[in-house]
This record gives sequence, C-alpha cells and structure tokens, in this order.
Amino acid sequence: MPDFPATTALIVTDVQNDFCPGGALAVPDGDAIVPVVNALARRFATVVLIQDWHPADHLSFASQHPGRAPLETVEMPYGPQILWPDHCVMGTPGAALHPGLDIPHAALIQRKGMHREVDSYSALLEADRKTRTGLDGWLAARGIRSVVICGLATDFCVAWTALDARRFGLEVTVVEEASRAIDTGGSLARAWADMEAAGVRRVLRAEEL
Ligand code: VGL
Ligand code: ZN
Repeated sequence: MPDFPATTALIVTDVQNDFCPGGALAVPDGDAIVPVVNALARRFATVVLIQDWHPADHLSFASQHPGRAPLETVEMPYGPQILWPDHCVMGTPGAALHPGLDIPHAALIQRKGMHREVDSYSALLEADRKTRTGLDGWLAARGIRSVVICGLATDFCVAWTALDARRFGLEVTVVEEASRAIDTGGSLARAWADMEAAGVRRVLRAEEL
C-alpha cells in the first residue's frame, strides 16, 4: 500500500537490459537494484518509468563518428557530448525494460533520446536544454510536487533528471541503494556535487525516506 502522499511520485530511470550486465552499456551491478526498485515502487500511488529510446543512428553513438571511440567526448551544437556504444535502440531487446521489473501500477512510460541530433539523459529536458519531453506538464497536471528518483545511471539519467526536476520547482530525493552509476571521468562525484548544490536530498536506503 502507498505510504507516500499522493503529491509525491516515484521516477524509475532506464532500468533496461542494455544498462544491465550483459547489455551494450552495462552499468556495474545495474540489475542488483531491480528487487529494491520493485519494493520501493509499491509505496507510491504514482510511478513513472523512464526508457532511453534511440534511433539506430543516434549521434550519441560513437559508431556515428568515424575514428571516435566510446567514452570520448565530441562537441555538439548544444555542448560536449560523451560518446557511447550503440545502446537502447528503439524496439530492440536491449531497449526493453528489465524483465524483473514488477511495477504493474506504473502510470506512464516516458521515452527519451528519440531525436537523432540531441541526446537526453534527463527525462524532462533534452540536452539542448530547451526541448521538453512533456513530463513536467504531466506531473503538474496530476498535482505532483515532490519526486523520488532512482534507477540507472546515477551520474547521468538519474542526476540530470533530478537537476531538471529541481529547475521545474519540484522537491527531489535520490535513493542511492536503488541506483547504480557508470562513473566515467569523475562523473559520479560531479553529479553528487551538482545535485547537492541544487538542493537534491540524498538518502542511502529506502527506509530513510
Ligand atoms: C544514459 C548514457 C547514455 C542514462 C543514457 O540514461 O543514464 N547514460 N544514455
Ligand atoms: Zn542513451
């Protein structure tokens, strides 16, 4: 039974096969969060699942930049872009939600990263920092004022979504034990510093919520 107020939603980011061990962009131990996320989700009346969902020729893929390798950075019109292995290509098994996710009451699956030219770690604003996915409006229409965020990866999708949720005026908490990081080039430490500076509450365990 939900024990959070109806004005608080859970956002579960990118718990997809490609971000789990064996996947194209595996986050270390990524699948370990699945039972934790399932248990957490039962405590919320409103749950949103986020799904990274790219066209096969997405410009965040190193394969689209001859001579470049994954984890190198290129300059895009909107700023620096880390290049990734091809991952979460729309409609492929790697892009599917992890089969162990058991959240039948999730109200919305918000996909992101569908525009070839622009990446989107955030579930709210694409990397051009202008294009809205519409999730801010969906949350507002339902009277959501506070969000709890977890999933993959802490230093990208989770952090960028948390920072944008703060920009949209929401109260934000990130649950560490229900998240895992990629951690490339100091990204995890930077993400936590940015989140703390933006007023994101950080809890280690779901019990602390
Ligand atoms: C993500 C890298 C590439 C994420 C998405 O959602 O954390 N990370 N695409
Ligand atoms: Zn992606």
